[in-house]
Amino acid sequence: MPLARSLSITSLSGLEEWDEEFELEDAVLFEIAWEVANKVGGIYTVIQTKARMTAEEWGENYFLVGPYVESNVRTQVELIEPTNPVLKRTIDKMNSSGCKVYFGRWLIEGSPYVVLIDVSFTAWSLDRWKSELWKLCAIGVPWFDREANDAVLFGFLTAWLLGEYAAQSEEPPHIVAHFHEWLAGLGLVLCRQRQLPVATIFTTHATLLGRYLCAGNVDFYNNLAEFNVDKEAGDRQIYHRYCLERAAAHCTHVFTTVSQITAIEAEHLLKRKPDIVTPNGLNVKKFSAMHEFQNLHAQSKNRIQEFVRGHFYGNLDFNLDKCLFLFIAGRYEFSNKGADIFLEALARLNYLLRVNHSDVTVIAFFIMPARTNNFNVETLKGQAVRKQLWDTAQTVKDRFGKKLYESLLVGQLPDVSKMLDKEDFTIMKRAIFATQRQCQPPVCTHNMLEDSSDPILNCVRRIGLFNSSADRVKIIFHPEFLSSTSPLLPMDYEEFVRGCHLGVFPSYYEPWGYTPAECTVMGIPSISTNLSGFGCFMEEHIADPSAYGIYILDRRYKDVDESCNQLTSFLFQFCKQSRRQRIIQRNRTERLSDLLDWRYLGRYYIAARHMALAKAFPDTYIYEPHEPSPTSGFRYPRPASVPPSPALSRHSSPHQSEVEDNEEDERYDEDLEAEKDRANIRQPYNMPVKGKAFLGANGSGADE
Ligand code: G6P
Ligand code: 1S3
Repeated sequence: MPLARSLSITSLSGLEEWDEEFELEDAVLFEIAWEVANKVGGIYTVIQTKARMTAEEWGENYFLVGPYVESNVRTQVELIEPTNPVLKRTIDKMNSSGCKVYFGRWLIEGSPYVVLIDVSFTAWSLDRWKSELWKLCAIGVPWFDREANDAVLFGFLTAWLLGEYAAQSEEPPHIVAHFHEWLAGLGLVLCRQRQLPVATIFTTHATLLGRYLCAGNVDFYNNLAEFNVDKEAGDRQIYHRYCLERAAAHCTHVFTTVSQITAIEAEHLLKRKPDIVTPNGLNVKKFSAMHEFQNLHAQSKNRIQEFVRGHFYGNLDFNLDKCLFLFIAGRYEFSNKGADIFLEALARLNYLLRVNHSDVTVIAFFIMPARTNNFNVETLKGQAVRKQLWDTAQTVKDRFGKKLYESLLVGQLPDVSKMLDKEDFTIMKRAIFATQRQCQPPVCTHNMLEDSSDPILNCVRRIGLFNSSADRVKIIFHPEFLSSTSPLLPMDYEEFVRGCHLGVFPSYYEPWGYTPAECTVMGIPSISTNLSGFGCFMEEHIADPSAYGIYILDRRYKDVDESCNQLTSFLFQFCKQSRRQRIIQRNRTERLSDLLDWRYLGRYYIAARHMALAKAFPDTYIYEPHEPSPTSGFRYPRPASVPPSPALSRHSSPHQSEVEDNEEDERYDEDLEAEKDRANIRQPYNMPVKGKAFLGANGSGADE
């Protein structure tokens, strides 16, 4: 009989330490999601960035389970023989019974093992499994819902995998299975129904109904408790999906979601309160030189400026050095992601900048994929014209250089008036003539398939921001995710974000929101909302978020027009900052990245797993949550350079100054400020001091 092992952790709001005798040795962890080695949305980011930390903790006993998609496997996975004998027997057994299951290493940080299941290979079982599902749970899945059909196949196959693993084990195993989102949820339901020896966790990253309701014209947060969930799901023809999601949430030992706000939503819409909130982290890269990220900003910004030179050729009547790059990016959900109020606020900002005779120009990028048939001619022409101007300048420069060289060779200073001849002027005039254009710089970089009904384009038409010379706010809609191989803007997303000045994510529905978190770890300020998991998390843990470049828009207690005014005011204030202030602010933003590191946030996942083990195997594991202590939370203080009392009336955001001060001095001041801040910050939940590992499951540092 296995020795009883005890485990104690503190409450959710104050994880402290694990008991030393806690051992995971014979337990195995399966993490199951449709987005394992298969990028669809944010869940991929969660799993991919968390893998290294989880692999460090579980070593050879950690397996990710996802769908087999050939194109993904070719580029991301190295197929190998299963290393674990029990798993090898399991996979062999399944493969000899009509399944196609692969094993490999996912080539990402941590190189976790992956078990990939080809669901289409077993599609012949779909009808049989659907009828079994109907008999077991009375959930009927219609034939036309392809995603739900995949969910049924994936669910039955993952339950088969876990059941077979248990059957093939010599000793009764301790399996933890963590299922993400409704698409993977059926496997969990079947594990419980078949009474498999599996400790189950279900994480929902957004509720189905929440997403659908918010996308419609519904006052969602004020009516959470009022919705007739069955009717609403039925009206939207997602009742079967909703049932799968709700069944998983209710059958699981431990139910988790990614933020407090989604926990409330889940309580009302799925009728179960999450046992623990597991916020999303990132794999934070720390540069050895403190200002390296600032240099990267300058490099990437230069590349965006090059693109802008081409895009606005013939209309480059604004100062690029006074140009601010704003962006919104993500899944194209026009109102859920807040593109609607961003556009409205840009129109208001345009008015404010014009009436205040500001010399700042704002270029707002919309990076949201829509259906297109490739780049449009005018946009491609812009880059070609820019390239031609560059080549012309090089030709004239070479001719100039040659004459200069020849003059020096004969010991004479050149006659500057003769350095450029008629031919040089002809070349240059021809090049300038080529930059004449009859139309305004395009708003959209691609040919849209649904141009006349596209919500962003229609809104631009309504507010009239057509990139005219008089406008201080210009718009570029790039309806495709960025890629370093693009002929137009050859940058990957990370490079692009680094080159921008501000990310704007005024979402109405955003369970977590990776986009502002990614900005933060790159030292780029962002705007999020108090309806997003990220915004609420930052509001909770930072005394003065805006001083750190984290602007949190109130979309909860204000109506749309008031929120829009607040957003306009954030944008206008940002435009008034000097370069020096922006540099200070970026330094502060980047200092928050520890807070978003999996090294710290990963412990909520650890807690969830231990809770599940203790519920499923009470004879072996004991879970002892500590009493919540009111002082166990933490807050980043105001930055040291901000006086603690408002009586001293210095605003917490960096102040605008008349002159652009010496940047190097400012960096030095900032280094001092950072030092003072570090001394002031109480380490959140034993947060790692840089270079030191946090306490792992056995009480020793996980990195040690
Ligand atoms: C970084 C670079 C500086 C550059 C500045 C531009 O801090 O290290 O050399 O001047 O970015 O900042 P801005 O906010 O104007 O893009
Ligand atoms: C969801 O993806 P989304 O963009 O559809 O899951 C993400 C990961 O948990 C989360 O960050 C996001 O808010 C959700 O909406």
